[in-house]
Amino acid sequence: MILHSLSTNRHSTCLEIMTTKEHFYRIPNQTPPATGLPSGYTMLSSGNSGVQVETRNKISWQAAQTSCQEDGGHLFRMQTLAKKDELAQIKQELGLPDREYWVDATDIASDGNYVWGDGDPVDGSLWLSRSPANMDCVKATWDLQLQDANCVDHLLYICEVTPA
Ligand SMILES: [Ca+2]
Repeated sequence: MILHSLSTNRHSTCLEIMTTKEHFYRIPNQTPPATGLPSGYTMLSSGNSGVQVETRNKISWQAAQTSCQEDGGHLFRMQTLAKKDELAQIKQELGLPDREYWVDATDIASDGNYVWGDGDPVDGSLWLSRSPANMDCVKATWDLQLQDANCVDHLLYICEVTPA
C-alpha cells in the first residue's frame, strides 16, 4: 500500500505532536478513536466507509481492484452524487492531483450494462460519456465524472473500505 506523500507527512507530524504532548502532560496511555479503517484512509462524512486515493502507482483495473481488496475493500463506488461531492472535497483538502482514477464499475458481466461491484447500476447522471468502443471498465475523470475505459490501461485509482 502506497500512501500519498502529503497525507503521510501530515500523519507523521500529527503523531510527533501527539507524542510530544503525551510526554509533556504525562497523559496516561490512550488509544485514538477507532475508525476500523486501514492506515491512510479518510472517513467519508456519511460515516459508512473510508477512501484512499492512490496518486503515484498507475496500474490496470484488475490490479487496482486487487490492491484495494488487500486493504479489505474494493475500488471506489461512486454510486451517488453525495459520495462524488464528498470525494471531491477530500481531493481538494488533501491537494490530490486532477488525474484519471479507476473506480469499481464494469460491464464485464453484461456488455453495455455498467454496474458497481455490488450489482448496483451506474447512475446515468454521473456519466461524462460512453465511448462508441463500449469498453469494459470505468474510470473517474479529473473532475470525477465517469467514463468507460480499456481495463488494461494503467491509471491511478481510488480504494474504498467499509469498516466491519
Ligand atoms: Ca463493454
